Amino acid sequence: MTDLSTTIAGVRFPSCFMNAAGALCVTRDELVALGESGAGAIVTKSMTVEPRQGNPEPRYYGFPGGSINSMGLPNLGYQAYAELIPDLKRYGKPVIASVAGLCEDDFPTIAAIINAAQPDLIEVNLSCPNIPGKPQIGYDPDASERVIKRVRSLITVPMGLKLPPYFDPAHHEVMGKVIGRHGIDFLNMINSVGNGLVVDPEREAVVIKPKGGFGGLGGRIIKPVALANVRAFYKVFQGRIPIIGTGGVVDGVDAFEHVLCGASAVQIGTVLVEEGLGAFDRLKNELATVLARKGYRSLADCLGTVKEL
Ligand code: IRO
Repeated sequence: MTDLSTTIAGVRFPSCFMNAAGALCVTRDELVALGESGAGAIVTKSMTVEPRQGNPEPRYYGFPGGSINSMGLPNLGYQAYAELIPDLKRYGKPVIASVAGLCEDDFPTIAAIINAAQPDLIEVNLSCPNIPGKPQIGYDPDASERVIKRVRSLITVPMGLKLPPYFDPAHHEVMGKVIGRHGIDFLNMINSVGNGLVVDPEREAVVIKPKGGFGGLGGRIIKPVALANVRAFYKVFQGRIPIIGTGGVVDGVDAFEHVLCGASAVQIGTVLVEEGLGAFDRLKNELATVLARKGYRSLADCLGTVKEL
């Protein structure tokens, strides 16, 4: 069968498909279930200093084109994840800890303790769109650089950044400069497309409660935005920083498109929430079928090779 394994920052993943932070990965039971599933890695929910219930419900809504969420960082708190990580490493697949924070000071506090628990990689989330009154760090290059600097020296495992979608090449360039200055080991893009609004015309109402219905968009509708960001950063770094592509992967062809644009691995959020853990085996079969039909034996054979006209 086609080889769907991949390597990111020297860490081998048995398959290129994993959950996106936030999707079925908050509790111990959910993380164990990811370990026992066909996922190629276990990614934790983005964690904060204190445990959080998150925003009021309803806070997630799926629709045919994708999803909108304003979860508000529900999580067990970093100390609980630090205790869970050694157990989670038993499943023969990498564990990625997603580190967030409600203010800049939280990031180094969490990074130091989580690093000591030795996950295989750490992803620093610069792009949560759903904290009322808090703009996304990733949209402020100076704030991004401050946070990166403060955690970089504390993290000894491969360290990556979860980036928001950017919509202008000038922003890819300026963030590329920030990222290039700090020895970042991998990138993951995109987080949800922040502050969309979905309306139910029958009820004449918004569909989620927090922030007047505004929330992060995911799923099928965001794929072109995700592909554009993967491609843009792949070109900015000429393939030298490995990229995890996230956004709009619903089937194996979507994953193939991410790889063509420059993604070494792929995360799934909306489709995982909607379909459950069986999505991993379906996606692996579908991607293997596409690659075999095209005569590719591994992801490396088509990584970043999308043709320009
Ligand atoms: O609301 C959330 O918890 C959330 C987070 I931290 C994020 O990074 N992205 C998202 O869509 N939701």
